Amino acid sequence: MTAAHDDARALFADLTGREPDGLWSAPGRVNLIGEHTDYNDGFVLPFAIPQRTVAAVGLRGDDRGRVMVGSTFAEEPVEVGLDELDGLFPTAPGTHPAVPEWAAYPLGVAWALRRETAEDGPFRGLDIAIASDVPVGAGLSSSAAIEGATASALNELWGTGLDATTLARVGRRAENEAVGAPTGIMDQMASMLGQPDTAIFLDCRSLEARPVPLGIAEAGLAILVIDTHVKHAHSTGGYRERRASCELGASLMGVPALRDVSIADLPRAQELMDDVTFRRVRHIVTENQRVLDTVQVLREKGARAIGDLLVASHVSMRDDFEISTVELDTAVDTALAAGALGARMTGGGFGGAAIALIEQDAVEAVSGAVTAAFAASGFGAPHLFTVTPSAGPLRDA
Ligand code: GAF
Repeated sequence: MTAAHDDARALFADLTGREPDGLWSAPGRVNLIGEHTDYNDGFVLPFAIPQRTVAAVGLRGDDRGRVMVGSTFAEEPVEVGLDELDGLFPTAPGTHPAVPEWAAYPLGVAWALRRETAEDGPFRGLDIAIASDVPVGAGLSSSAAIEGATASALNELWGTGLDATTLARVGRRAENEAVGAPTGIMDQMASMLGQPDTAIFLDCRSLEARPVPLGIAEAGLAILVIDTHVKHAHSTGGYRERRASCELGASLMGVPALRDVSIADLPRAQELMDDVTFRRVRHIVTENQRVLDTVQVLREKGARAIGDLLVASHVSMRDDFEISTVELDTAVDTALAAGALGARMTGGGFGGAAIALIEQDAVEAVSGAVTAAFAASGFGAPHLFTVTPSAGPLRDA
Protein backbone atom coordinates (compact mmCIF):
# COMPACT_ATOMS: atom_id res chain seq x y z
CA MET A 1 0.00 0.00 0.00
CA THR A 2 1.22 3.49 -0.86
CA ALA A 3 0.43 7.00 0.35
CA ALA A 4 -2.18 7.22 -2.43
CA HIS A 5 -3.97 4.16 -0.98
CA ASP A 6 -4.03 5.77 2.48
CA ASP A 7 -5.17 9.10 1.03
CA ALA A 8 -7.99 7.56 -1.03
CA ARG A 9 -9.25 5.56 1.96
CA ALA A 10 -9.07 8.59 4.28
CA LEU A 11 -10.86 10.83 1.76
CA PHE A 12 -13.58 8.23 1.29
CA ALA A 13 -14.13 8.11 5.07
CA ASP A 14 -14.18 11.94 5.25
CA LEU A 15 -16.72 12.26 2.47
CA THR A 16 -19.05 9.41 3.40
CA GLY A 17 -18.43 8.54 7.06
CA ARG A 18 -18.00 4.87 6.15
CA GLU A 19 -15.40 2.39 4.83
CA PRO A 20 -15.16 1.74 1.06
CA ASP A 21 -16.09 -1.66 -0.38
CA GLY A 22 -12.59 -1.84 -1.82
CA LEU A 23 -9.54 -0.09 -3.23
CA TRP A 24 -8.74 -0.43 -6.94
CA SER A 25 -5.64 1.01 -8.59
CA ALA A 26 -4.23 1.41 -12.10
CA PRO A 27 -0.84 2.67 -13.29
CA GLY A 28 0.42 5.55 -15.40
CA ARG A 29 2.66 4.71 -18.35
CA VAL A 30 5.84 5.59 -20.13
CA ASN A 31 5.86 5.18 -23.89
CA LEU A 32 9.15 3.59 -24.95
CA ILE A 33 8.55 4.45 -28.61
CA GLY A 34 5.69 5.09 -31.05
CA GLU A 35 4.37 8.62 -30.55
CA HIS A 36 1.12 9.97 -32.09
CA THR A 37 0.92 6.74 -34.07
CA ASP A 38 -2.04 5.39 -32.07
CA TYR A 39 -4.75 7.57 -33.62
CA ASN A 40 -3.22 6.80 -37.03
CA ASP A 41 -4.04 3.09 -36.57
CA GLY A 42 -0.30 2.44 -36.08
CA PHE A 43 2.04 0.76 -33.61
CA VAL A 44 3.12 1.72 -30.08
CA LEU A 45 5.36 0.18 -27.40
CA PRO A 46 4.47 1.58 -23.96
CA PHE A 47 4.82 0.08 -20.49
CA ALA A 48 3.01 0.65 -17.19
CA ILE A 49 4.99 2.42 -14.45
CA PRO A 50 4.96 1.87 -10.65
CA GLN A 51 3.12 5.18 -9.99
CA ARG A 52 -0.59 4.48 -9.59
CA THR A 53 -3.97 6.11 -9.12
CA VAL A 54 -6.19 4.64 -6.42
CA ALA A 55 -9.99 4.69 -6.33
CA ALA A 56 -11.67 3.90 -3.01
CA VAL A 57 -15.20 2.96 -4.01
CA GLY A 58 -18.36 1.88 -2.19
CA LEU A 59 -21.89 1.12 -3.32
CA ARG A 60 -24.53 3.26 -1.65
CA GLY A 61 -27.12 1.83 0.69
CA ASP A 62 -29.84 4.14 -0.69
CA ASP A 63 -31.60 3.48 -4.00
CA ARG A 64 -31.39 7.03 -5.33
CA GLY A 65 -28.96 6.08 -8.12
CA ARG A 66 -26.51 8.91 -7.50
CA VAL A 67 -22.75 8.92 -7.91
CA MET A 68 -20.40 11.11 -5.87
CA VAL A 69 -16.74 11.63 -6.80
CA GLY A 70 -14.13 13.30 -4.66
CA SER A 71 -10.43 13.64 -5.20
CA THR A 72 -7.41 14.77 -3.24
CA PHE A 73 -6.67 17.23 -6.07
CA ALA A 74 -10.03 19.03 -5.78
CA GLU A 75 -11.61 21.00 -2.96
CA GLU A 76 -15.18 19.84 -3.37
CA PRO A 77 -16.72 16.52 -4.39
CA VAL A 78 -19.19 16.41 -7.31
CA GLU A 79 -22.47 14.49 -7.09
CA VAL A 80 -24.87 13.69 -9.92
CA GLY A 81 -27.65 11.21 -10.63
CA LEU A 82 -26.60 8.28 -12.83
CA ASP A 83 -29.54 9.12 -15.06
CA GLU A 84 -28.22 12.65 -15.50
CA LEU A 85 -24.98 11.41 -17.10
CA ASP A 86 -26.55 11.20 -20.56
CA GLY A 87 -27.45 14.89 -20.26
CA LEU A 88 -23.89 15.83 -19.31
CA PHE A 89 -22.01 13.85 -21.96
CA PRO A 90 -20.83 13.76 -24.68
CA THR A 91 -19.12 17.12 -24.36
CA ALA A 92 -19.27 19.04 -27.65
CA PRO A 93 -15.86 18.97 -29.41
CA GLY A 94 -13.70 21.95 -28.48
CA THR A 95 -15.82 22.89 -25.42
CA HIS A 96 -15.36 22.22 -21.71
CA PRO A 97 -17.22 19.46 -19.86
CA ALA A 98 -20.30 20.47 -17.86
CA VAL A 99 -18.58 19.29 -14.65
CA PRO A 100 -15.08 20.24 -13.37
CA GLU A 101 -12.54 18.62 -15.70
CA TRP A 102 -11.06 16.26 -13.08
CA ALA A 103 -14.55 14.89 -12.34
CA ALA A 104 -15.25 14.29 -16.05
CA TYR A 105 -12.74 11.40 -15.99
CA PRO A 106 -14.46 9.16 -13.39
CA LEU A 107 -17.99 10.33 -14.27
CA GLY A 108 -17.16 9.84 -17.95
CA VAL A 109 -16.11 6.27 -17.16
CA ALA A 110 -19.40 5.63 -15.33
CA TRP A 111 -21.29 7.06 -18.33
CA ALA A 112 -19.27 5.12 -20.94
CA LEU A 113 -19.51 1.87 -18.96
CA ARG A 114 -23.29 2.18 -18.84
CA ARG A 115 -23.36 2.90 -22.58
CA GLU A 116 -21.14 -0.11 -23.26
CA THR A 117 -23.50 -2.47 -21.46
CA ALA A 118 -27.27 -2.82 -21.25
CA GLU A 119 -28.66 0.66 -20.51
CA ASP A 120 -31.07 -0.72 -17.94
CA GLY A 121 -28.49 -2.80 -16.06
CA PRO A 122 -28.40 -2.97 -12.26
CA PHE A 123 -26.45 0.27 -11.79
CA ARG A 124 -26.50 1.14 -8.10
CA GLY A 125 -25.39 4.52 -6.85
CA LEU A 126 -21.85 4.74 -5.49
CA ASP A 127 -19.23 6.94 -3.94
CA ILE A 128 -15.72 7.27 -5.33
CA ALA A 129 -12.64 8.87 -3.70
CA ILE A 130 -9.52 9.26 -5.85
CA ALA A 131 -5.88 9.82 -4.93
CA SER A 132 -2.82 9.42 -7.13
CA ASP A 133 0.93 9.36 -7.15
CA VAL A 134 1.14 9.66 -10.96
CA PRO A 135 2.46 13.18 -11.68
CA VAL A 136 -0.28 15.23 -13.39
CA GLY A 137 0.45 16.94 -16.73
CA ALA A 138 3.82 15.17 -17.04
CA GLY A 139 2.93 13.05 -20.07
CA LEU A 140 2.77 9.92 -17.89
CA SER A 141 -0.96 9.29 -18.38
CA SER A 142 -2.36 10.32 -15.04
CA SER A 143 -5.71 10.47 -16.87
CA ALA A 144 -5.57 6.87 -18.11
CA ALA A 145 -4.68 5.83 -14.55
CA ILE A 146 -7.86 7.50 -13.19
CA GLU A 147 -9.90 5.89 -15.94
CA GLY A 148 -8.35 2.45 -15.34
CA ALA A 149 -8.84 2.52 -11.57
CA THR A 150 -12.44 3.74 -11.87
CA ALA A 151 -13.34 1.36 -14.70
CA SER A 152 -11.91 -1.63 -12.80
CA ALA A 153 -13.85 -0.74 -9.65
CA LEU A 154 -17.16 -0.14 -11.44
CA ASN A 155 -16.76 -3.24 -13.59
CA GLU A 156 -16.53 -5.32 -10.42
CA LEU A 157 -19.10 -3.52 -8.26
CA TRP A 158 -21.66 -3.28 -11.06
CA GLY A 159 -20.89 -6.83 -12.17
CA THR A 160 -20.47 -5.80 -15.82
CA GLY A 161 -17.69 -8.35 -16.36
CA LEU A 162 -15.93 -6.54 -19.24
CA ASP A 163 -12.43 -7.60 -20.31
CA ALA A 164 -9.33 -5.39 -20.11
CA THR A 165 -9.44 -4.26 -23.75
CA THR A 166 -13.11 -3.28 -23.49
CA LEU A 167 -12.38 -1.36 -20.28
CA ALA A 168 -9.55 0.44 -22.10
CA ARG A 169 -12.07 1.42 -24.81
CA VAL A 170 -14.44 2.64 -22.09
CA GLY A 171 -11.61 4.78 -20.65
CA ARG A 172 -10.77 6.20 -24.05
CA ARG A 173 -14.41 7.06 -24.66
CA ALA A 174 -14.51 8.93 -21.35
CA GLU A 175 -11.38 10.83 -22.36
CA ASN A 176 -12.61 11.63 -25.90
CA GLU A 177 -16.30 12.26 -25.29
CA ALA A 178 -16.59 13.33 -21.63
CA VAL A 179 -13.31 15.22 -21.11
CA GLY A 180 -13.14 16.23 -24.77
CA ALA A 181 -9.49 15.29 -25.44
CA PRO A 182 -9.14 13.74 -28.94
CA THR A 183 -6.58 11.11 -27.91
CA GLY A 184 -5.88 7.61 -29.19
CA ILE A 185 -6.09 4.35 -27.22
CA MET A 186 -2.44 3.81 -26.26
CA ASP A 187 -2.54 5.13 -22.71
CA GLN A 188 -5.61 3.18 -21.63
CA MET A 189 -4.27 -0.05 -23.16
CA ALA A 190 -0.86 0.47 -21.52
CA SER A 191 -2.49 1.01 -18.13
CA MET A 192 -4.93 -1.90 -18.44
CA LEU A 193 -2.43 -4.45 -19.83
CA GLY A 194 0.72 -3.59 -17.85
CA GLN A 195 2.97 -6.45 -16.74
CA PRO A 196 6.23 -6.39 -14.76
CA ASP A 197 9.41 -6.22 -16.90
CA THR A 198 7.34 -6.09 -20.07
CA ALA A 199 6.34 -3.54 -22.69
CA ILE A 200 3.13 -3.86 -24.69
CA PHE A 201 3.47 -3.98 -28.46
CA LEU A 202 0.08 -2.78 -29.59
CA ASP A 203 -1.40 -2.69 -33.05
CA CYS A 204 -3.81 0.22 -32.62
CA ARG A 205 -5.92 -0.87 -35.60
CA SER A 206 -6.71 -4.43 -34.51
CA LEU A 207 -6.04 -3.76 -30.78
CA GLU A 208 -3.97 -6.94 -30.80
CA ALA A 209 -1.47 -6.61 -27.95
CA ARG A 210 1.71 -8.63 -27.55
CA PRO A 211 3.90 -8.57 -24.41
CA VAL A 212 7.55 -7.79 -25.22
CA PRO A 213 10.08 -8.66 -22.47
CA LEU A 214 12.36 -5.65 -21.95
CA GLY A 215 15.16 -7.08 -19.79
CA ILE A 216 16.23 -3.58 -18.76
CA ALA A 217 17.49 -4.51 -15.27
CA GLU A 218 19.10 -7.77 -16.47
CA ALA A 219 21.13 -5.75 -18.96
CA GLY A 220 22.38 -3.55 -16.10
CA LEU A 221 20.30 -0.64 -17.40
CA ALA A 222 17.72 1.76 -16.02
CA ILE A 223 15.08 4.06 -17.50
CA LEU A 224 15.27 7.55 -16.10
CA VAL A 225 12.20 9.81 -16.34
CA ILE A 226 12.95 13.54 -16.61
CA ASP A 227 9.75 15.45 -15.84
CA THR A 228 10.39 18.97 -17.11
CA HIS A 229 7.46 20.32 -15.06
CA VAL A 230 6.21 22.08 -18.17
CA LYS A 231 2.52 21.15 -18.06
CA HIS A 232 0.65 20.12 -21.16
CA ALA A 233 -3.01 19.40 -21.96
CA HIS A 234 -4.34 17.34 -24.84
CA SER A 235 -7.84 18.77 -24.96
CA THR A 236 -6.51 21.97 -26.50
CA GLY A 237 -4.22 23.32 -29.20
CA GLY A 238 -1.31 21.42 -30.63
CA TYR A 239 -2.49 17.84 -30.12
CA ARG A 240 -5.74 18.50 -31.96
CA GLU A 241 -3.86 20.29 -34.77
CA ARG A 242 -1.43 17.39 -35.21
CA ARG A 243 -4.31 15.00 -35.43
CA ALA A 244 -6.00 17.15 -38.09
CA SER A 245 -2.75 17.27 -40.14
CA CYS A 246 -2.53 13.48 -40.02
CA GLU A 247 -6.13 13.14 -41.19
CA LEU A 248 -5.45 15.59 -44.03
CA GLY A 249 -2.31 13.64 -45.00
CA ALA A 250 -4.21 10.35 -45.06
CA SER A 251 -7.01 11.79 -47.17
CA LEU A 252 -4.53 13.30 -49.67
CA MET A 253 -2.91 9.86 -49.95
CA GLY A 254 -6.35 8.27 -50.42
CA VAL A 255 -6.00 5.88 -47.48
CA PRO A 256 -8.12 5.38 -44.34
CA ALA A 257 -5.20 6.15 -42.00
CA LEU A 258 -1.46 6.90 -42.15
CA ARG A 259 -0.85 3.31 -41.05
CA ASP A 260 -1.49 2.50 -44.71
CA VAL A 261 1.38 4.71 -45.96
CA SER A 262 4.84 3.11 -46.18
CA ILE A 263 8.30 4.67 -46.30
CA ALA A 264 8.42 3.89 -50.03
CA ASP A 265 5.30 6.09 -50.49
CA LEU A 266 6.97 9.18 -49.00
CA PRO A 267 8.24 10.68 -52.30
CA ARG A 268 4.66 10.64 -53.63
CA ALA A 269 3.40 12.15 -50.36
CA GLN A 270 5.91 14.97 -50.72
CA GLU A 271 4.52 15.81 -54.17
CA LEU A 272 0.91 15.75 -52.99
CA MET A 273 1.03 17.96 -49.91
CA ASP A 274 2.44 21.16 -48.41
CA ASP A 275 5.71 20.94 -46.49
CA VAL A 276 4.21 21.02 -42.98
CA THR A 277 1.65 18.29 -43.70
CA PHE A 278 4.37 16.22 -45.36
CA ARG A 279 6.63 16.44 -42.32
CA ARG A 280 3.76 15.41 -40.02
CA VAL A 281 3.13 12.43 -42.30
CA ARG A 282 6.82 11.54 -42.45
CA HIS A 283 7.01 11.43 -38.66
CA ILE A 284 4.11 8.99 -38.41
CA VAL A 285 5.33 6.75 -41.23
CA THR A 286 8.92 6.56 -39.96
CA GLU A 287 7.82 6.25 -36.31
CA ASN A 288 5.68 3.20 -37.14
CA GLN A 289 8.75 1.61 -38.70
CA ARG A 290 10.87 2.51 -35.67
CA VAL A 291 8.40 0.72 -33.38
CA LEU A 292 8.62 -2.42 -35.52
CA ASP A 293 12.43 -2.12 -35.58
CA THR A 294 12.58 -1.65 -31.80
CA VAL A 295 10.56 -4.81 -31.18
CA GLN A 296 12.88 -6.74 -33.49
CA VAL A 297 16.09 -5.31 -31.97
CA LEU A 298 14.83 -6.05 -28.45
CA ARG A 299 14.20 -9.63 -29.44
CA GLU A 300 17.46 -10.16 -31.35
CA LYS A 301 19.97 -8.00 -29.47
CA GLY A 302 18.37 -6.76 -26.25
CA ALA A 303 17.65 -3.38 -24.65
CA ARG A 304 21.24 -2.15 -24.93
CA ALA A 305 20.84 -1.94 -28.73
CA ILE A 306 17.71 0.29 -28.98
CA GLY A 307 19.36 3.63 -28.11
CA ASP A 308 19.71 4.92 -31.68
CA LEU A 309 16.04 4.22 -32.42
CA LEU A 310 15.00 6.25 -29.36
CA VAL A 311 17.18 9.15 -30.48
CA ALA A 312 15.86 9.00 -34.07
CA SER A 313 12.32 9.10 -32.65
CA HIS A 314 13.12 12.23 -30.66
CA VAL A 315 14.68 13.98 -33.66
CA SER A 316 11.59 13.18 -35.74
CA MET A 317 9.29 14.61 -33.04
CA ARG A 318 11.48 17.67 -32.68
CA ASP A 319 11.95 18.48 -36.38
CA ASP A 320 9.06 16.88 -38.30
CA PHE A 321 6.15 16.64 -35.85
CA GLU A 322 7.32 19.72 -33.89
CA ILE A 323 5.94 18.69 -30.52
CA SER A 324 9.10 18.96 -28.44
CA THR A 325 10.07 21.93 -26.27
CA VAL A 326 13.39 23.54 -25.45
CA GLU A 327 13.24 21.91 -22.00
CA LEU A 328 12.64 18.43 -23.48
CA ASP A 329 15.45 18.95 -26.02
CA THR A 330 17.78 20.05 -23.22
CA ALA A 331 16.86 16.95 -21.18
CA VAL A 332 17.51 14.64 -24.15
CA ASP A 333 20.72 16.32 -25.34
CA THR A 334 22.18 16.52 -21.84
CA ALA A 335 21.34 12.91 -20.99
CA LEU A 336 23.01 11.76 -24.22
CA ALA A 337 26.09 13.92 -23.59
CA ALA A 338 26.31 12.43 -20.07
CA GLY A 339 26.42 8.90 -21.49
CA ALA A 340 22.78 7.80 -21.99
CA LEU A 341 22.44 5.05 -24.62
CA GLY A 342 19.28 6.70 -25.92
CA ALA A 343 16.75 9.37 -24.93
CA ARG A 344 13.53 10.85 -26.23
CA MET A 345 10.52 12.84 -25.13
CA THR A 346 7.61 10.56 -24.20
CA GLY A 347 3.86 11.11 -24.50
CA GLY A 348 1.90 13.74 -26.38
CA GLY A 349 4.53 16.50 -26.17
CA PHE A 350 4.31 20.30 -25.77
CA GLY A 351 5.74 19.74 -22.27
CA GLY A 352 5.80 16.75 -19.96
CA ALA A 353 8.64 14.28 -19.65
CA ALA A 354 11.58 12.72 -21.48
CA ILE A 355 13.07 9.28 -20.84
CA ALA A 356 16.70 8.23 -20.98
CA LEU A 357 18.04 4.68 -21.25
CA ILE A 358 21.15 4.63 -19.07
CA GLU A 359 23.57 2.35 -17.23
CA GLN A 360 22.29 1.59 -13.74
CA ASP A 361 25.39 3.11 -12.19
CA ALA A 362 24.98 6.33 -14.21
CA VAL A 363 21.69 7.42 -12.60
CA GLU A 364 23.36 9.98 -10.35
CA ALA A 365 25.72 11.34 -12.98
CA VAL A 366 23.01 11.76 -15.65
CA SER A 367 20.52 13.21 -13.14
CA GLY A 368 23.16 15.68 -11.91
CA ALA A 369 24.04 16.73 -15.45
CA VAL A 370 20.39 17.32 -16.40
CA THR A 371 19.67 19.24 -13.20
CA ALA A 372 22.74 21.43 -13.79
CA ALA A 373 21.81 22.05 -17.44
CA PHE A 374 18.28 23.11 -16.44
CA ALA A 375 19.68 25.50 -13.83
CA ALA A 376 22.17 26.94 -16.33
CA SER A 377 19.36 27.53 -18.83
CA GLY A 378 17.16 29.23 -16.23
CA PHE A 379 14.48 26.46 -16.36
CA GLY A 380 12.67 25.27 -13.23
CA ALA A 381 14.26 22.21 -11.57
CA PRO A 382 13.21 18.93 -13.26
CA HIS A 383 11.86 15.95 -11.33
CA LEU A 384 14.02 12.86 -11.97
CA PHE A 385 13.19 9.27 -11.08
CA THR A 386 13.72 5.80 -12.50
CA VAL A 387 10.82 3.54 -13.50
CA THR A 388 10.47 -0.19 -14.00
CA PRO A 389 7.73 -1.78 -16.13
CA SER A 390 4.93 -2.66 -13.72
CA ALA A 391 1.57 -4.35 -13.26
CA GLY A 392 -1.77 -3.16 -14.68
CA PRO A 393 -4.95 -2.67 -12.60
CA LEU A 394 -5.16 -4.33 -9.20
CA ARG A 395 -7.74 -4.72 -6.50
CA ASP A 396 -5.62 -3.78 -3.50
CA ALA A 397 -8.11 -4.19 -0.66
C1 GAF B 1 -1.24 11.21 -25.46
C2 GAF B 1 -2.49 10.52 -25.96
F1 GAF B 1 -3.37 10.34 -24.94
C3 GAF B 1 -2.17 9.17 -26.60
O1 GAF B 1 -3.35 8.64 -27.16
C4 GAF B 1 -1.08 9.31 -27.65
O2 GAF B 1 -1.58 9.89 -28.84
C5 GAF B 1 0.10 10.10 -27.10
O3 GAF B 1 -0.30 11.34 -26.53
C6 GAF B 1 1.13 10.39 -28.16
O4 GAF B 1 1.73 9.21 -28.58
O5 GAF B 1 -0.67 10.49 -24.41
